[in-house]
Amino acid sequence: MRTEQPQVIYLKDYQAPEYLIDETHLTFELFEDHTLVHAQLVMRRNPARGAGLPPLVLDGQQLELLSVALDDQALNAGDYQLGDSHLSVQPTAATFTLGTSVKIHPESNTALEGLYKSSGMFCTQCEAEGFRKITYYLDRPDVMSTFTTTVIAEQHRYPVLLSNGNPIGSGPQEDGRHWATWEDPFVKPAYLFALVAGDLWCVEDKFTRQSGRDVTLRIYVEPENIDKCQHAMNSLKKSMRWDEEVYGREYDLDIFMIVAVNDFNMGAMENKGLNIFNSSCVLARAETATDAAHQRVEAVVAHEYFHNWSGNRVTCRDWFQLSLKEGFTVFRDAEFSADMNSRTVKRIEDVAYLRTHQFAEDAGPMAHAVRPDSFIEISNFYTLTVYEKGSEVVRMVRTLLGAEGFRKGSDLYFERHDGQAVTCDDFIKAMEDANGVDLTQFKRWYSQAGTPRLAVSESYDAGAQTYSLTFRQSCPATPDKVEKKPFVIPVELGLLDAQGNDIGLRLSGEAAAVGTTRVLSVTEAEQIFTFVDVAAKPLPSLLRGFSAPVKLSFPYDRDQLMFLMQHDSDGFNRWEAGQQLSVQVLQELIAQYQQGAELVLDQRLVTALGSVLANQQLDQAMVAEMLSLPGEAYLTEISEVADVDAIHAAREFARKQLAEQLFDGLWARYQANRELSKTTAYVAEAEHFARRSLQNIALSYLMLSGKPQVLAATQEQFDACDNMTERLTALAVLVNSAFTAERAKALEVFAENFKDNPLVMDQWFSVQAGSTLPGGLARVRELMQHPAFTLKNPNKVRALIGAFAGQNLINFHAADGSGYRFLADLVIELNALNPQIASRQLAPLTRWRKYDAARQALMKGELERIRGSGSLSSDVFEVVSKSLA
Ligand code: B3K
Ligand code: ZN
Repeated sequence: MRTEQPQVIYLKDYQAPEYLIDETHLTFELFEDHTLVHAQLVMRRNPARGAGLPPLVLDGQQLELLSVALDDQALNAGDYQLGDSHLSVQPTAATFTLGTSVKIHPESNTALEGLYKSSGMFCTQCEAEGFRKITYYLDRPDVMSTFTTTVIAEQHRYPVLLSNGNPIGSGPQEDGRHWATWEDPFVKPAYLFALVAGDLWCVEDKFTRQSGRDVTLRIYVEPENIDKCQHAMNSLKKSMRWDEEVYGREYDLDIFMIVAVNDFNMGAMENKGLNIFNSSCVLARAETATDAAHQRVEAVVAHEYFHNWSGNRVTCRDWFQLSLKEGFTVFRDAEFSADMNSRTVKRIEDVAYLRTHQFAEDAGPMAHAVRPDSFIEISNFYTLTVYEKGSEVVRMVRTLLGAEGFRKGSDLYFERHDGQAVTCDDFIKAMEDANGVDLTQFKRWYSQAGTPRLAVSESYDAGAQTYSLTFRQSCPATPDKVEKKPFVIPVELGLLDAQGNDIGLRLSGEAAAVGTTRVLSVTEAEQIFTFVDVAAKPLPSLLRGFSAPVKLSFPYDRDQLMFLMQHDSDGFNRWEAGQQLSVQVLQELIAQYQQGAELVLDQRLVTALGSVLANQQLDQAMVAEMLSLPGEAYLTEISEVADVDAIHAAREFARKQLAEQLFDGLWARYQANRELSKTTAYVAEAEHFARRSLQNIALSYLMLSGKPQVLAATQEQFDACDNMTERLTALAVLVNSAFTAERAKALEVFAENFKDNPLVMDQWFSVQAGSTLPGGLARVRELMQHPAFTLKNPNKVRALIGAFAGQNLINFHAADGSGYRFLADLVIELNALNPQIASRQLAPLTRWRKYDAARQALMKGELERIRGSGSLSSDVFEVVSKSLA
């Protein structure tokens, strides 16, 4: 906790380090009430910073310094300077060894950064700046060193002792303690350091590399979870194969380990050779994890594994470059998931997520560029913009260069920068050099914040048989910048004839048509593209596959959208047409609600969704996606002023109407799929995910009818199913229904069955936190008293508080401000316990400008109350002060 005003750090102030660390030798002595850390750092003056020997300033926080030595000579207190966050020493030669010993307290570390304890085991989280809470160091990513780590702990409590790299020795001591030494030969920054000590079991497997050598694979978990590791292990092997095949990247060490811990601020961490995971991203089996959880495990295992190249072998020069590794790695894991499952469905899910959440971030007070110019607390910049928009930027590079050109660029990037700490510019430079192109203007995606708007209009000249599209791009002001320069926007498109077929695309000036779907580069503020040989006025299918993260507008009418839903050859755009149709219809209902008029649903939506439902040829996951109306959070994001009550009422009205009018179709598909679920053993594969997703969305619609046979079916599914996907859906459907007694009974049975499984209990909390029935806040308050709930566990906070404030909009935004007051109280409490989690939970309040005047005042009032609540962490301080600026 700090008292002084936190400092703003600027990218423009970057300077290379004064000193380098070639070798890092660490010894940890772990005890129940403290830990001793002894470091020997083999250092030298950085030749790039010239001659002279300026003071060596090491980072260190919350460390009790026991001793310092230079080249084995102990220093006296007068020989060094010690501050709250630094230790300064004056070297006397260009190369030297610095030794320090410090005492730290992992046992009372609730921030879960640095070395801490989770369920009795020791573990670490060092990214971004946690290593400075372990020992004095140059804790910045451009200082890369080899590491040798010895861990000493009580044998009985901590039989397993792990660190990065390869094991090189271990043995007992006479006092009931034992030791193990690990050596990591690959240079790495301190943020990739990891240590684990605990009573863990492991599942072991092996992977044979393309080059023929075997790697040992181990997943370590608490003994009771040993039966929940197979899916993660399969995912790991698939990831390793995929990275060899798609990027030509082989794993480097002889061993790769994953450890699952229960208390973790994020999903997982890519420490070299020793990934540490939130248990929610490792453990999965049919009875206890949903299909979504299985897919998340697969994606996160892949993401962290892929970091071994995009992040570890080639790392970031400074934290402003975070998207260099995160955007690229998200892109890599998204492509992997697309290859393992349904490509179109994966794209739909990602785009829906981006448009709902990243676009909102881009439009709010924390908006920043993919490569930010400044920050106060780097932990606040692990954002949707850096990750998801960063991934879209990499995707656009590939769209512009083509798959082959992109692979040439990534090969050059890895080869040129192996073992280095580099920048986003270096990444783009490799892409340019490998392809002989100039991406200077494209790089504005890294430096300009905000979501570009792309307005498209058409004109058809029947006489000349030409069809022109005019693109106008603009980008709203963001807190950092008002004026934006034009972006390079790749627009993939096609033109449909009256039968719905793609026509050949020949631009004016071209000799012949070039395919039926192609990518146009929009680079000017206003630009016209004219197609020739267009026999009749076509219907454009724009931004296929969501080829750029922009808000596109084209004046489609509802009949045209229905036509695209049926005929577009691009699966993504068929879904997109359905979304646009739904948005138009829902916005009309919202307006009716606001005018106090009777709500009347446009029957075209019923017709369109009815024909999707009846289409047995379509991938069932696509049917499920198309039946899902845009969420309340997305409707909020696209509103000028979000009317919480109108949005909720309109969407619920539409859902109920659809349920009633499409009842027979929904019921038929539900029953057919439930029958298959009964007779098929659970398989975690795309086709089965698809079947269950349609079954489950159908059930949630059907329950809106309130019919007794739906209640009976829900109860049958809840009682008799063999997997968590069906069981949790049945529970959620009951929880949101009017069947009070049945709901209570199901909740009780569920909690009784799963009380010993914290991850399943998280789901139980979430389902209730998300219930839009009146009285939401009171239920959440009551659940906070449940023995399975604790504010100290981030998963619990996210499951209950996060789900309530982020997903239960009608209850959270209660007009009396009770939801806001509740959240602010929690943020104040969490600020002292775990600043990173506190700051993340704040997000819903930062969006205060979206709402009506009364809610704005209430939300702002709570932000002000947090600001005045005393000693704020830099994490919470930054978000609150920027939100109020
Ligand atoms: N690189 C980590 C993020 C760590 C965040 C620390 N505040 C997880 C990931 O993106 O793979
Ligand atoms: Zn990552």
